[in-house]
Amino acid sequence: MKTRITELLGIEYPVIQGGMAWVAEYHLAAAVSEAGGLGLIGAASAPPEIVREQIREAKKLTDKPVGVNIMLLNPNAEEVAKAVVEEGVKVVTTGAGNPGKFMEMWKNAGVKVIPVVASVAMAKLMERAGADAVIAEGMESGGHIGEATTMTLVPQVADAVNVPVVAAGGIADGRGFAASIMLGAEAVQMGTVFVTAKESIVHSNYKQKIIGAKDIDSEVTGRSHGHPIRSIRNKMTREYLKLEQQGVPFEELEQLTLGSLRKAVMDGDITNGSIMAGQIAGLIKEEKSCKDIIHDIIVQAETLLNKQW
Ligand code: TUI
Repeated sequence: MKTRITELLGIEYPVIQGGMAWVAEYHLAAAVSEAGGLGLIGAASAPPEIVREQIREAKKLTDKPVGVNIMLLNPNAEEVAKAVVEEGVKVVTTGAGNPGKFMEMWKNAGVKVIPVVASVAMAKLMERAGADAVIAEGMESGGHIGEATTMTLVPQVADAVNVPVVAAGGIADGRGFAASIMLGAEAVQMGTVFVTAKESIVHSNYKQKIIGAKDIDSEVTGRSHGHPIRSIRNKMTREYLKLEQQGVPFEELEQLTLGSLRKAVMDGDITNGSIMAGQIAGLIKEEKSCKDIIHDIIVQAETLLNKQW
């Protein structure tokens, strides 16, 4: 299955793993890359030394390319942006903002840059700034989201830019993959399904919440202050939404979610923690290896895409 994305990244299958905070550490990233996709280390809010260590550990597990996702709300983003160049990383994805100020440094170092965009305007801006591809991420995704859905965003971005487009948000099987190709994408990025992967170090309570989730079990908090985050409904989201409706200021709400993703991912606190996951959680029924996840998606998508109508 060859697309401009497999060529650009030197990977076998056009499948990219999301750069999820706390979840996307080196074991998962290396497993996805070994399985023929592009694994990513999610730098999230980590200091540069930790990101360097993660990159080095991933390299011990695989000779295949592993990328790094830079979360632009991170106050350390600039230092991390430099560290990835020094560590010889060849692919960077970005999220939750505009990576414009790092573009020149990355391009000069030969790093392929693939920003996540949530609008056509942002996609065009990124193309002009030198992005090698863009990830059009719909609001079906887990974590920090935009407003547009994957179904509407991907074809509009594909029409607006010449660089290849990666579809993200709401994809976890071959049907989602095939649909993305039909919408004009040349690869998919998936997060939620890789959270449940066998190689994912996420606490089993978190994985079981995803595996047990139904279609409408996620909730978006933080819309009122411009930081919408999708997570699986629990005590934390209920309290957050109640306080948000009462007009409680952002600083106070932030106290409720401080360290809450770590609590859920590492400690398995699925009551007070933040169980970030996408709307497609309801489709995921079992824990599988990264190899099986990717293989099953590709086989199903190939069957669908070859179907005679
Ligand atoms: O970044 C994500 N998803 C994330 S980051 C994250 S870590 C976090 N934890 C707690 C609070 C806040 C963040 C959890 N999930 N996805 C990529 C993404 N990027 N989705 C949407 C966007 C985006 C939105 C606006 C990208 C660019 C953009 O441009 C606005 C601008 O700056 O012009």
